[in-house]
Amino acid sequence: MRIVVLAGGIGGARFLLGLKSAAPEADITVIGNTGDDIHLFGLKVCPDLDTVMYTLGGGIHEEQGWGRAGETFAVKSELAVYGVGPEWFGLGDRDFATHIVRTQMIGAGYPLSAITEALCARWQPGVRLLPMTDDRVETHVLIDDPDADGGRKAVHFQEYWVRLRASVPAHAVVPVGAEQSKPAPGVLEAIAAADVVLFPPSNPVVSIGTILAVPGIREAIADAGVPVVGLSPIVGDAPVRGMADKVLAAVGVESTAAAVAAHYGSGLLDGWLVDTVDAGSTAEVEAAGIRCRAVPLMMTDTATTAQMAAEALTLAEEVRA
Ligand code: FO1
Repeated sequence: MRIVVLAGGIGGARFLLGLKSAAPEADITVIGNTGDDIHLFGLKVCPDLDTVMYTLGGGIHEEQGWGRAGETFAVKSELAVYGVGPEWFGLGDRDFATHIVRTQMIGAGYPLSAITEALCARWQPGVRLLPMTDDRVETHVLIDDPDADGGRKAVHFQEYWVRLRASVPAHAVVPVGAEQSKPAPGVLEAIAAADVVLFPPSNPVVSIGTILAVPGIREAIADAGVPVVGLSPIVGDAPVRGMADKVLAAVGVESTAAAVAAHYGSGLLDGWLVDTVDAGSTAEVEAAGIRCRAVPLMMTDTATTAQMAAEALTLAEEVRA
């Protein structure tokens, strides 16, 4: 079975661990979000691609869900002593090696898709990891700034999330460069060849939404003619982790499992899994033309996540029938 998964960072990566366990024979292609990418110290950092690569490759810092296990921060400390910022983004020594290799290959003319393939040759994630595009896309968030004219300013998504901890309202979320971007090589082909497409419990705005903002990807999925099944990242009207509620508010979407399903729309989504605490919303989702089941969605360990993934594949077969 060929499965295509649109993935962001931590939630997507953890889901993929479960999916691999639930469908060990499946051929899994991951279309990774690159809107979180940030250029720091002259290096290109791809947080969501690296989180998938490290998590599936066995190098992730498990509690954090990002960065490397067994990290040290000698380079970060030295940069701080030189007064070279920003200090709020925690880049470890091992992680720096990934960004140095990536940036060196960009300088040699390789596209991000080829670089990601090269980095994955070491990590062997057991899936094909494709960036959503080889073009530069960086998500910015519009926040209040009394000093700025108009009273607002745009900050990089990482600054909004990591430095500000999403503690201020997001008035708009803009994937800068998305409109001019095109799907990376292999992305449209993978979607066209898929037997099922899955939206894991990644952030519906800054992760899956950003992937869908690359011209051609949403249309390819909608037209693929195969089941598209998603799992809600919102449980009990709150995100399981991260700041999905803040960015959903920015795009005018309520933080409920049903509202996120409606946000993706029945033109895209055929099936939607909500957590058992949201079982009351299945009728609302089905009324929107999307098949809906309530199952446990807390990814407490790989076995539990594998069960969730199996439920998603089961729903896909029900939809296909
Ligand atoms: N998240 C944090 O909350 N604090 C950090 O200092 C931090 C550093 C970091 C470095 C490399 C990397 O790949 C990810 C990092 N993240 C950090 C997580 C990152 O902000 C998120 O994984 C995604 O961008 C959102 O899913």
